[in-house]
Amino acid sequence: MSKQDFKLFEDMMKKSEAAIPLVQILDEKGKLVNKGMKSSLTDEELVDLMKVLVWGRTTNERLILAGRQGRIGNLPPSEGQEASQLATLFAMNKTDFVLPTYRDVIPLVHHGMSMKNAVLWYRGHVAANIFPEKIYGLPAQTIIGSQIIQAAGLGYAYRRDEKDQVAFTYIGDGGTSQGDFYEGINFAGIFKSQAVFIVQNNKYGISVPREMQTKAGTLAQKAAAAGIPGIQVDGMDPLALYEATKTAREYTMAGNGPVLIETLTYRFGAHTLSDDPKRYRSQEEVDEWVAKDFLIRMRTYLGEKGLWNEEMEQEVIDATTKEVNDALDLADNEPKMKVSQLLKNVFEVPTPRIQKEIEMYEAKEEN
Ligand SMILES: Cc1ncc(C[n+]2csc(CCOP(=O)(O)OP(=O)(O)O)c2C)c(N)n1
Repeated sequence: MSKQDFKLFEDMMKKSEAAIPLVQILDEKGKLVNKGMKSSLTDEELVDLMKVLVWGRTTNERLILAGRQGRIGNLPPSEGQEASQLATLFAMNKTDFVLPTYRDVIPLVHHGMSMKNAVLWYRGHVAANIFPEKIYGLPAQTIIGSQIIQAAGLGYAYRRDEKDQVAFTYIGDGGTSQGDFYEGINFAGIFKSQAVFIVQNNKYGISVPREMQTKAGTLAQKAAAAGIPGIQVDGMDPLALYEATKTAREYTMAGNGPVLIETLTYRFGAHTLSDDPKRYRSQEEVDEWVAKDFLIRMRTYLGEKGLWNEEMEQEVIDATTKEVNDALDLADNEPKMKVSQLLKNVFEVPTPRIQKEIEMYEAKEEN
């Protein structure tokens, strides 16, 4: 084999990574750069989006505090990722179907689940997964990657039945190494599922850096193998996240099949409250990302337009703090979960073995 052959391979690799567009509208200084797309949001929508983002951040902060007080079981916080979660969701309709991961419980609340159910979910309570209200979404998925398969199937059904609905799902960078991810996007590509896949690249799968688990230069380029568009978006830029997702929604609704969006974001805090991120990443790296915080650039941009000020932000913070505190109290009043309840939720009709276990636990449980 000659070096000439190597060059062919190397050129191919460079081209596949270089072909991925990066969308950015608002830069770190709060200035419009309009790289790839332009913002279509009205002043009123900009304010609404900012309120949602501040709500998301405050919810995270209040829940982390509750976790430290022992009022939450296990919390995978999403501080830093709220724009990636909520500015994308902001581009969806209320009747679009959201398939979240364990890190995306806050967006699920934005989409209609009660804050009380969110608290119950973090406590591992079965009642969290019973939606009394009409919510277009599934309970948060802990099995990495399986929601991609579900979104592919649901998106296929939406297109087949000519629904004005889109299956909208999130996955982490680590999740894109899972077989379900590849199978799901492949199916979605060939069956033109009405779906949008948001890959939240927060740089780590627990403690494993993204570079250590996939040789792919970008995660967006994985879409090419499924024959679907894949783009990267600045995950700290709410305007770019909104615009890219809105365009992806329109693209898939026009019958073109799904879109994959890789958001370049960062988890400011721990993987869960039982994780110590200092063991696998430097403070310099964290500081670098905290300086990119979308709230800083949005405050500047909206402030200069005369649309946002400290009082407005404080109002959202106060209302959200009350919302989370009330939810914690409501969750405290929920009857304690029984093992039999959990077992009854495994299958609609329990297997003989599970039925036996249900009876065994029911005989022991107090009513
Ligand atoms: C099928 C499966 N394998 C392993 C795990 C254990 N696990 C929990 S979180 C996690 C890391 C996932 O990282 P990523 O997809 O990047 O999402 P993030 O936590 O950063 O949001 C793993 C491997 C799991 N929940 N499911």
